[in-house]
Amino acid sequence: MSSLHRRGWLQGLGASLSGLWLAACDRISTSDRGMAVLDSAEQLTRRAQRLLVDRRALAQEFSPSLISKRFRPNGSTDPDDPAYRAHAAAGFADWKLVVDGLVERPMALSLAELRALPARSQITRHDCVEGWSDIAKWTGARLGPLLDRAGLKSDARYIVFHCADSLDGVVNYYESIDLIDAYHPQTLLAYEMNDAPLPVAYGAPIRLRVERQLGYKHAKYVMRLEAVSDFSKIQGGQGGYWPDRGYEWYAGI
Ligand SMILES: Nc1nc2c(c(=O)[nH]1)N[C@H]1C(S)=C(S)[C@@H](COP(=O)(O)O)O[C@H]1N2
Ligand SMILES: [Mo]
Repeated sequence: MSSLHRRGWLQGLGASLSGLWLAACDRISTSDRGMAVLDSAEQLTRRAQRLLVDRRALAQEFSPSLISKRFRPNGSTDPDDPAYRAHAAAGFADWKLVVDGLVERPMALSLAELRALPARSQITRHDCVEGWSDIAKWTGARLGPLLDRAGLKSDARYIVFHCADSLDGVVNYYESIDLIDAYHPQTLLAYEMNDAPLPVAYGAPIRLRVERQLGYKHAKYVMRLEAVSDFSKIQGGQGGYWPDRGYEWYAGI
C-alpha cells in the first residue's frame, strides 16, 4: 500500500463515518432532539479525528545527556533457539528478515540491505509495565518505506512480528501493530542501540521500536514480518504473546 493509498484509506474511514451521520440527518434534523444528536455526533467525529492526529504525533525525544547509563534488559535476553544461536555466533552474516503475508513482493532482507533502507535515529524513553523506564538512542530502518517496498495488498491491516525466542519454551514471542503505528515516522526496525550494533540482550539483530506504545510491543529478535488482515488465527488470537495472556493489544502511551 503506498502512502497515497493509505491516506485514501484513512480518508475513507472519515468519509464513511460522516456518511453515516449524513444519512441520519434527514430523519432527525427537524426536531430539537435531532439537533442535539447531531451536536454529539459532531463531537464524536471531532474526538475520532483528534485520536487519529494524536496517534500520529511524535513521541518525546531526549538529549544525549539523558541516555540511561544502564538500560534494563527484560524478558528474553539470550534466546536458546539453535538456529538463532548459530546466526548470533556468525555475527548474523547469513541472517535474513523475511517479509511476507499480504504483500505484493515477499522479500528476505540481509542486515546490509536493511541498513541501506531509509533510516532514522531517535533518543526515546522505553516504558515497561513492570514499572521502569530507561532512555536510549535507537537507529534503524523506518518500517513504512520497507512496507512500501514490499507493497502491502489492499486487505492488509496489521503487521505481525515473529520472534526467535520463547519465554515459556512452548510458543515463540510475537507482537502486532496496525498500519497507523507501522507508518508512524518513529517506528523502526532498530539495528543499533546507542550507536553500536544492537546487543543480543536487547534483541539482535533487529528489534521493533514503536515509540507510542508500551515496552512489550517492542518485539526483539524479529525474524519475520507478516502482513495480515486479522490475527484471530495466530496463536491465542489476541495479536501478541502478552495480549494472549491478558495484556491489552493496544498499549498506547
Ligand atoms: N522477542 C521478545 N521481545 C520482547 C520481550 C521478550 O521477552 N521477547 N519482552 C518485551 C518487554 S516486556 C519489554 S519491557 C522489552 C524489553 O526490552 P529491553 O530488553 O531492551 O529492555 O522487550 C519486549 N519485547
Ligand atoms: Mo515490559
